[in-house]
Amino acid sequence: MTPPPPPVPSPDRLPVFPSGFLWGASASAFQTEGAAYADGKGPSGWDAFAAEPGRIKDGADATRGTGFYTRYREDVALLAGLGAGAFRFSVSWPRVVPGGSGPVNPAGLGFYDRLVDELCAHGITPAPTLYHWDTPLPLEEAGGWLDRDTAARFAEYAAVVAGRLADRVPMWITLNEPAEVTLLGYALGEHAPGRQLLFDALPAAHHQLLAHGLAVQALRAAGADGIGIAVSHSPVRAAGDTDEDRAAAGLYDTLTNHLFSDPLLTGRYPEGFEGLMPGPVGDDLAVISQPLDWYGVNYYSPMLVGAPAPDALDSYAGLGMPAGLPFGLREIEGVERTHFGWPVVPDGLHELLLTLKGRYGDRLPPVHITENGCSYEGTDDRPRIAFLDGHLRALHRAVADGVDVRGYFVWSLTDNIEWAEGAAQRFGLVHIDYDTLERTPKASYAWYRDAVRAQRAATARSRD
Ligand code: IFM
Repeated sequence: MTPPPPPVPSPDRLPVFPSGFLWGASASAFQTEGAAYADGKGPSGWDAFAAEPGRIKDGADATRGTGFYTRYREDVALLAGLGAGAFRFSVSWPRVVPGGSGPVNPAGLGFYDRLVDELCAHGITPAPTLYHWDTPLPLEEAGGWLDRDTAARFAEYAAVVAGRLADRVPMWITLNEPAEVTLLGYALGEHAPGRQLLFDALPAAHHQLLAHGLAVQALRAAGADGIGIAVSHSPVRAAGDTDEDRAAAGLYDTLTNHLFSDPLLTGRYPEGFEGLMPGPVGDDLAVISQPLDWYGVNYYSPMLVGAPAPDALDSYAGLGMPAGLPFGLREIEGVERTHFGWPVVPDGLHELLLTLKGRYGDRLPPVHITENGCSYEGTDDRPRIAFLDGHLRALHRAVADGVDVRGYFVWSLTDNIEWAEGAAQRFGLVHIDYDTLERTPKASYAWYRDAVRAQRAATARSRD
């Protein structure tokens, strides 16, 4: 007999988060906007990459996205129905500055102006990310993040966007997940620009961090406030109790976690890395480590890492792991998995937040969870609800244990184009029919809405 389905956790049974906690949802331009060549938008490195046969697994048409560019009002209405306090979207750099430098595209800037107005009209805080992976193609062709000049061009673009939106935008995100861009885009080649440079990809990390620092300066100069960055973090566990496994896991941890958070929060690279970075690194680090108003954490799952071995995964959730790496990823056994195959480990969120707090102490600014979510297919949305419930409970434990967390942005508002995975991985609270672009809220949409409602009611009661 098949066991009965697990009960749906009640949205009003969540522990109560601090008053003023921001409940949000996230999305990005390339994954949703479509309109890839409309109204003067320039091509991005991702547009060019996606157009190459075989780069997007299911051949999904990334030029259409979810049609957000024309349907944004519908999505803002969905956010309002959710009771979202904030929406994290991204601004497409090539929509605003089609050539990557030079003339600004008024129609592109006008789109974000209207989107911000629409959000404000519904009482939803706009939280734009300035770079969610769509580098203007001319800059990508000139070397992309391997070229120091890209950082300076990014700061100019940041100033343009802030000049137009800073009067209504109280929360800014410079970059999304520089680790993934470095690893997937420049080291392994699974993502645009498809480079396979392995450790020679490190300059891409440094130049993104420099771009972040220069953009913080440009944003502040343009009157923007509430500036943060979204960095991916995963607890890394050693696959075995040997020196080799521990060393491999330590290296992986450094490369994917601290290579980014250390320079941002301490002004230093992890030991041994400063000498591998290009340029006047000492001066750059002073720019990179300017004070932030908050720090964004994207969390999906922990990683189990050991010394390279025949049983190491040669592919992890679609990510090809080439031979010759000094570590090997292993399967985490005995836990639920999402449709993507990612292990579901809510405690990992608690663990990583306490690790960040322990490592950086008072240097860690208030935290927002800028992404957390899961991909499931089909009409049964209970696994997504269980995922959200488990992760919010783990997050609440981290708050109770002293981590200053101010907000949570579920990834994602709607299903969207999951980069090289195409349309097959559905992360949304809202289902997208990719033929008609019709939006249909899932059960998790109603659950999150009710959870937000219950949280607001509980904090209002505690104020009375
Ligand atoms: O869809 C992505 C997002 O663009 C960046 N963070 C991880 C998500 C899920 O893979």
